[in-house]
Amino acid sequence: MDEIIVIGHKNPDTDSVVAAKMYSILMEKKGKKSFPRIAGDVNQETKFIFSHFKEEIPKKVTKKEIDERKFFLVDHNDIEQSVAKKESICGVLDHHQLSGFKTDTPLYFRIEPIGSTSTLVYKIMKEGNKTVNEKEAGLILSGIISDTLNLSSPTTTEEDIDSYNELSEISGIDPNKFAKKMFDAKSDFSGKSIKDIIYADLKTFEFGGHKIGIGVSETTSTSYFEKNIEELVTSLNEVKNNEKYEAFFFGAVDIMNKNTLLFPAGEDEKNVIEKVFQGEKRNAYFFLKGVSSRKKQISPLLSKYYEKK
Ligand SMILES: [Mn+2]
Repeated sequence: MDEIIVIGHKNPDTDSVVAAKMYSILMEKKGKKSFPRIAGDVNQETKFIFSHFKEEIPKKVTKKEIDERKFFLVDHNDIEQSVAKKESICGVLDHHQLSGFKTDTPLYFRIEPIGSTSTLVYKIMKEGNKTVNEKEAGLILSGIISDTLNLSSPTTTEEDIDSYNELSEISGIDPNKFAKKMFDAKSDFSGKSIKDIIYADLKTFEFGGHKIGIGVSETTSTSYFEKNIEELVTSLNEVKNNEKYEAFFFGAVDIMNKNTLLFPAGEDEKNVIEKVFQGEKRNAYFFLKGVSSRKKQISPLLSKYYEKK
C-alpha cells in the first residue's frame, strides 16, 4: 500500500488533471510508485485535450482509496478543496495562496507564484534532468494554456512563457490554434444545466471563519449567462443553500476580452461587491473590466473583506 495517489482539487480543471497525471509520471521516472486520480468529473476542455492526445483521463478516486491511501496534492493546498484526509497528505505542489495548512509531521511542500501547476511540474522535471516526449509535452502545454488563458491571464509569469515556448516546440503543437479549440470546448454548454455549469468550477473558501463559495465559468460567450439570468439567479440560490455558504459569488469570465460578469447570489453579496470591487452595476451582475482571474483578482479581495468581518 505504498503507492501514492497524486490528485488535484474537487471540480477539477485541466491544470489539476494534467498536473496530477504528469507528476505521477515524474514520480515513476524517479522510481517512486504512484498513480493519478481525479476528485470529480472533468470539464469539456479536459475531455477534448485527453481525447486529442489519445490519453486516458485518470479515474475518479474511490472512497476506499480515500480511506487507505497516501495523497500527494497538486494544484491546491486548501483542505476545503480536497477529497484527501488531512492526515493522509504526504506532499503538496501548488500555485495558490496559502490557506493555513497545518500538519503534525514534515512533508514535501512546494508553492510558487506562477501561472499553472503544470509549469511547476515541468520545472521540477527539468531540475531532475527528466525529459518529456511529444505527448507529455502536449499535455503539460495544455495545462499552461488553460490556466494562463493562453498566456493572457495576469497570473502569467516569464517561467510560464518560457515553458510554453519549449513545450510547443517539443510537442509540435501550434499553441494559438490549440488554445482556440480548447476554449471552444470549454464554452460548449450543450447538454448542461446552469447548475452543472456553476458546479463545474466551484471552489469553497474559508475566509476568517466564513464559508464562502466562488464559482467561475471561463467562456468565449458570456452572453449565454445574460440570456439566462433568471435561471442563473435561482440556481445560485440553490447552490448557496445546498453548500451552506454564508456568501456565494459566481463569475462569468469572458476569456477573449478579459472581463468578468460577477453575479451575487443575494442582497448581502451584492453589497459586498459594491464595497470591494470597482464594478459597473448592470442588471443582476457587476461588470468587472480587466478581471479574469479568480486566484489573483477576485478571491484576494473577498478574502481580505471577510477576514476583517
Ligand atoms: Mn492551476
